[in-house]
Amino acid sequence: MAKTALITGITGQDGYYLSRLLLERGYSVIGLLPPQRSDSIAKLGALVNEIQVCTVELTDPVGLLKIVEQLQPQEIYNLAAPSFVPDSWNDPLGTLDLVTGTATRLLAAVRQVGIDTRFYQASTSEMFGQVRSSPQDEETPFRPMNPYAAAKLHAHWTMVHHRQHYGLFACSGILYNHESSRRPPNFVTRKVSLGAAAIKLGLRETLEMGNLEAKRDWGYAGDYVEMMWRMLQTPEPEDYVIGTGQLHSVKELVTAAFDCVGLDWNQYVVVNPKFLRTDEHFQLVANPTKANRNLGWKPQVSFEALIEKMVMKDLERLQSGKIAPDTVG
Ligand code: F7E
Repeated sequence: MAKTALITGITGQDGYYLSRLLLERGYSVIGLLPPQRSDSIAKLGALVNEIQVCTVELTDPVGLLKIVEQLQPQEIYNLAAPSFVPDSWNDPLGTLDLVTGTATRLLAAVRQVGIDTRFYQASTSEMFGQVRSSPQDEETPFRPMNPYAAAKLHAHWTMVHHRQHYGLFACSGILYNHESSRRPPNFVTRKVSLGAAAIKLGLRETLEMGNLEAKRDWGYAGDYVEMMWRMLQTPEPEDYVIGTGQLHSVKELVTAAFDCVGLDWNQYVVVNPKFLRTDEHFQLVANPTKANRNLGWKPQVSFEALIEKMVMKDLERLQSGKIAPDTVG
């Protein structure tokens, strides 16, 4: 019989790639969506016909309990989060409730129903925050620097407590930045791929950026969802750091993107202080040795190939009129 997987945050970038992977592996995939956002399932394109949607408020413990009881899923992937970090300063409590609250309510539902559901919590390298050593691994202390990271850390510990105290099969993937052409345009990789493509086509003149010296460990989202799945197939639940182990600056990103369209970025990119951040930390880079050893982690798409793929997709979208050239965050 097909396994059932429940996914929160199914309409996001990771939700798309994970759903596709699970469907390919014969799962019955069910997305949990708040009633007022049920139309957003259309974002999944052709996958929509193969996915079932359950409408429920993620703030509703009874609703979540009923769904878990009724569907008895073999796996739950908790991906839902307002994941654009600067937004969390405007709504720290809302961020906490969605991120930590959803994890806590779902874990409680699994415990109360008493089934052998395996639970994946989407944790983040942001939890490491102000690091004192690089690269980071599963033993690195957490020093979160913003409300998003603090909420994710609370959710992470809640998951650990359910594993240790109640014996649930629950684990976290501590994922570094992972990107694709499905990233919304306010995130830096997509902002740059879309900006370079729009400038190439003569649809825009400049691209306003924040700190060009900021560095990140960027990988391809499609590679990372494979690791989410593998974590739930292991004999014992354990947490894993997932990243490429390579740091690149925003300047390198901009250079790579403009190179793809044969332009010199220096002539188009301007720094606007409104995109600078005060909670920055530029040494967040993964040591994925454990994932490499236990899960066979090996990123398939290089930084350069990822950026090229994104720029080409945005050129195509702009040329076909599928998106507006000023859709840049
Ligand atoms: O920024 C710098 C910015 O917004 C990346 C989320 O998935 O990964 C993501 O969080 C870097 C930062 O992602 C601009 O200052 C420069 O250093 O793409 P981002 P993020 O904040 O790293 C982590 C792991 C998560 O968990 C999050 O949910 O790029 N940067 N200039 C800029 N960033 C933006 N957005 N826009 C700029 O103009």
